[in-house]
Amino acid sequence: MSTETNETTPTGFHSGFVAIIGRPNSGKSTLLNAVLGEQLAIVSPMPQTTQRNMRGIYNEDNLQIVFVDTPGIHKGKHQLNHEMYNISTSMLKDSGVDLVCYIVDMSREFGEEEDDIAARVAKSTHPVIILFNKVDQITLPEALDKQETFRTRYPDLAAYPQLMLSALNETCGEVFIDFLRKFIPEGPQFYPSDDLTDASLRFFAAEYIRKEIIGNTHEEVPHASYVEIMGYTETETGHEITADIHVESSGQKAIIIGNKGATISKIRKGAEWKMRGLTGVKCKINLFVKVTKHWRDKKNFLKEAGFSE
Ligand SMILES: Nc1nc2c(ncn2[C@@H]2O[C@H](COP(=O)(O)OP(=O)(O)O)[C@@H](O)[C@H]2O)c(=O)[nH]1
Ligand SMILES: [Mg+2]
Repeated sequence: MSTETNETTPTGFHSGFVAIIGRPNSGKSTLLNAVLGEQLAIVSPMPQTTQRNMRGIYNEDNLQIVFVDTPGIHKGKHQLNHEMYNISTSMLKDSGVDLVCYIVDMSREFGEEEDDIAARVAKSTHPVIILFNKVDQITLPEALDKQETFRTRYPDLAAYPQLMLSALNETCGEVFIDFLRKFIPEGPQFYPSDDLTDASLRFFAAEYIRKEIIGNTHEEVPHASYVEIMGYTETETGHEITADIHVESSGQKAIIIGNKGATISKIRKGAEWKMRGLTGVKCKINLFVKVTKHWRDKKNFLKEAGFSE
């Protein structure tokens, strides 16, 4: 997990990598955005919005925390779900992170999925903190009750440091960082202090197109869509991006395109707008929808798409 270090890092500087893991929809990306003060990671009510790890960097004068946002830990039926499961759980074992932040959604019941994650977290080779999120959804006595239920259900985790918060609360970024401070060791500055992420513009282009697909289509369509950036050119007047949207059937293709191209036009415009916000220049996006049958179960496709080794 290490990157090149900055030789000029002053002594007394603290730095570390913190992986954010948990069930789908528990608020991992929302928390990262709250900490960074930017809508960097895409967030939605749809489970498995985040498909791969993304680093977000928090900077202060003498502190740098590199957060790794991960896909939700969930056992789905496709090979893709399996790869995403591995991407997330690999953070728990010898991944080089300094700390694992395990987010627990307090608005939902604990079940098999939580049991599986908790068991894996208990075996983590890294220090772990537990963050009980979405406490705005329940009353304080309910939250305390639920925390107790958690401790009883997962006794191996009962003594781990714990914090309750709501990632939607305005001050939660500050509260979370203050809680984290004592776990961040002395270390070098890994990235320039004005960097917010190490992800590329290509990555964000794909994420923002995905976000628009999630926002403009329903049910299986967003899950069956994969955005592949085919070209990204920066000119003096702006950026031009070409992307393929892979879907699994011609019916899904028709939904993405929409009546007379209305849906794909919305997707394109929404993503162009978000890319403009990110880059500060005009962005033109060209989209092509392709039927790639069963891509979620094709090992080679997933490998090329970077979901597996
Ligand atoms: N009420 C409430 N909703 C939240 C909170 N944190 C996240 N959410 C919502 O939960 C959904 C999933 O959030 P997201 O960050 O995408 O979850 P992820 O899959 O764990 O990354 C979104 O609709 C968020 O707005 C919270 O503290 N309270
Ligand atoms: Mg997410």
